[in-house]
Formats: sequence, structure tokens, C-alpha cells
Amino acid sequence: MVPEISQLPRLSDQLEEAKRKAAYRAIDENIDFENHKIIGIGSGSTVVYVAERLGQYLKDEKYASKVSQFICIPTGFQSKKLILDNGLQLSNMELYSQLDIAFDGADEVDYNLQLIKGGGGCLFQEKLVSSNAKKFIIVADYRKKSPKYLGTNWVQGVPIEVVPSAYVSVCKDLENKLGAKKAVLRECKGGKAGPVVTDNNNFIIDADFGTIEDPKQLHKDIKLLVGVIETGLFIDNAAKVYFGNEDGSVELV
Ligand code: ABF
Repeated sequence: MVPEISQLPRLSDQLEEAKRKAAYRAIDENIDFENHKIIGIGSGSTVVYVAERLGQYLKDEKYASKVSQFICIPTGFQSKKLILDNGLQLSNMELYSQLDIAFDGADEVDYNLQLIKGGGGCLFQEKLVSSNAKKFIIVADYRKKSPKYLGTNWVQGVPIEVVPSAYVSVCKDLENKLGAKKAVLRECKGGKAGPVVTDNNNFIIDADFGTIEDPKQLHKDIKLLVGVIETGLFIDNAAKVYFGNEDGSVELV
């Protein structure tokens, strides 16, 4: 039996609890067991609970035959693993380029449901999957909701995936032409030397624009720079956002 959200054992960590509740509710309210077939599974720590919830449905005899036929499309290495670890069917965008629905996390969500994503470095695949899904659902904890504009909570800057040989020129253009306060190449943490390399063998630049009042225009401007593959500004893409709150409630925006 799939457990009721209200009967879940409490997780010791309030933040994890917020993520789990948001993700479970997003699945419960948006999966159409009769009509959905191709499902995008994003990246990050909140999506872990998206895959976990689907895995619970898979083990429930009432839903098992439907869920075992779901084809899950990952946005990177981590989500591939999540799909497999939860017993779900893994495929890819080459075989299934049109998705019924996709679920993913976010780094920041503004009042208009515009997003910053890419803190985990998977922004290109995330955008490919989400922009080819009929419905894109975001799951996030309370820290991700910006009071109004992007760039308020997520101060690390807009993640931008670039061709490696272009990173210096793109950093300069971001600062000199587009007004970034600072644009830096993302480096590996934890004692590893060198730049972060994406699943597509590219680099990531984090560009600090302060608060972003017009993310749509900024996204277009960045995309025009030679060497830019994709930006972490997700514009007019999310249909709904489920925020897990500190008090254990879930807010749907
Ligand atoms: C992905 O994971 C990213 O686009 C975003 O950077 C991050 C959100 O992670 P979490 O759910 O761990 O907050 O969705």
C-alpha cells in the first residue's frame, strides 16, 4: 500500500521532511496512471523523493502494472541512478523525445514561476527534458521561494553551460556586455582540482547579476553569446511548483 502523506513517519530533519512532502504530493496529484507513459525525472536532493514515491507505487499491486510500464527519462547521471534504484524503467531522449510530464527541483523560484536551475550542473539536460514535457512540475523546499525576483535567495549567480574553449570570452562578455557583477568558472570542490565538467563535457560559469527583474530578456541575451550552450534561467516552463514548508505543510503555486 502506498502510505498516506499524513501518516508518514516524521523525518528527523525538517528540511528533508519538507522536500519529501512536496515531492510526494506532486506525484500523488499529477501522475495520471491511465494516460501517462513517458516521465522526466530531474536532479537534486528533492527529486530523490519523487523517484522514491514512484517506487512505492510500483510496489503497490493496485498500481504496479501501470507504473512498471512508465518510461523514465533522466536529466543526468544521478537521476539515472535514482530511476534504476527505485526499480523504474530507464530510457533516454533519443528514443522518447516527447514526455507526458517531468518533475524536477529548482535553486530559486520567483513570483512568476520563473526559475534558476543548474546549481547541480545538469541544467542542459534538465532544460531539454522539461521543455519537451507536456507538463513540468517543480518540487522544492521553503528556502527556494524568492520574495519576488530571482537572485534574492540564490546568490551564487546564474549557472551557464559553455563550450570549454569559450569560457574566458563568455565570462568577459557577461561582465562587460551584459552587466554581470562577476562571472566565474565553476571549480570542483573538496580538494579536486580543475573546473566542473558537465555530463556533456562542457564547463559551467556562475554569473552574478544581483536581483533579476527581467529573467526572460537576460536569458535571451546570454544565449546570444558565442559559446553558450544553455542558461539556468528556466522561462515560462514550470506549470506548478510544490513548496514543502517548515511547518510540514505543502504550498502549491
Ligand atoms: C536540480 O537540483 C537543479 O537544477 C538544482 O540545481 C537542484 C535543486 O536541488 P535540491 O532539490 O537539492 O534543492 O534540480
